[in-house]
Amino acid sequence: MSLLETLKQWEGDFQTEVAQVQKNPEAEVVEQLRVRWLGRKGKVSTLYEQLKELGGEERPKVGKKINDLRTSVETSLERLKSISLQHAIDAKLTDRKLDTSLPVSRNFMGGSLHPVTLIRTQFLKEFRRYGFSVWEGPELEFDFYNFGALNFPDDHPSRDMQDTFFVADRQKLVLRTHTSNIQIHAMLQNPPPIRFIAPGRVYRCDNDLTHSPMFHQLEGVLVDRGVSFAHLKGMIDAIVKALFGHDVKTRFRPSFFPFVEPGAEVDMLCTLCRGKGCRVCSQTGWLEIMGCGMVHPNVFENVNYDSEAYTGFAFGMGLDRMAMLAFGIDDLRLMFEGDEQFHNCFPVYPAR
Ligand code: 2U9
Repeated sequence: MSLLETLKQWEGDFQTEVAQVQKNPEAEVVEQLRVRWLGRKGKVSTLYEQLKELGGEERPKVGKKINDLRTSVETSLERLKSISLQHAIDAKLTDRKLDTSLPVSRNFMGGSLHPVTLIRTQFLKEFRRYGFSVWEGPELEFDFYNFGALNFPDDHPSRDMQDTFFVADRQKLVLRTHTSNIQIHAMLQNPPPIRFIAPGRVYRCDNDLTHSPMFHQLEGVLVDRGVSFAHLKGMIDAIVKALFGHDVKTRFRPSFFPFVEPGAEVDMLCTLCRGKGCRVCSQTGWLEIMGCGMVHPNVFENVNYDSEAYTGFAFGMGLDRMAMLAFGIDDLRLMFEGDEQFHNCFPVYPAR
């Protein structure tokens, strides 16, 4: 059979197959038809293969006919796809289990949990496995608990008006800039060994697309005899793996915070691209998730702990950022605006 004859016969064959599919326009059947005709090894491809062997004047003429067949196959398949979609909708609507006369099923009685609440619950669950309890503390705080006891020098830049909300100068009252004040209260009330988590709202003079003047932190501290940086690394790595997946690696980079020595920042493998590099991780493959370190001996002295006998590790993270990474939220404003559609994406009860 010549190529022209084959072409003519296949045009007819395609129309027969289309008529057949129209009787049962299920998405899967339409897809099978597409693969058979337009797939890499489909009929249209074989026609182009045969065209290569054709010489002389015939080639452009036959080539045009094959192009015409391909266009008509594509058009018919598009039409079949929309018939198939309509067929699926009709099938759903005529399904006896669906009563379209019922009122819309919206839950007017209660809202959903905020993403920060969800991620905090997940973290607390993991830390409780390691024996951590949960402490809270005041948001309005004396300079001593927010700065002094935490080894911030008097001229430290974060005490600057630009960074801290000063409430009353004479009494040295500030809105806490981190939840570390909780640890100072707790350590002054409890001798070592101790281990607990400190979640809460914190305040900084910052307001732009990536910073909010109020945000949420979760910090933690563990003090005992013989505690080392290795304990900190092992626990943080295990918790990140438990929450984000066992293939998510962590890495620790040296950093500085007045209340720890040595200090470090923790990165985890980007949850979106798993290290390949993408927009979320600025092509680095890594996401910065928290800070940590060994509690500074000066902090121990300030809470009357014996820094010769005890060592401890501490860590801190921004929960808003963690929630954004965990739930793929790309705009900080969504976390604070209370948009109903946004919040309806989240469950009422956390997965415990
Ligand atoms: C005491 C001793 C040590 C808590 C720590 C960090 C490192 C840290 C930042 C992460 C992002 C704050 O939310 S953020 O801006 N935190 O990097 N926090 S160690 O260390 C303490 C706390 C209390 C008594």
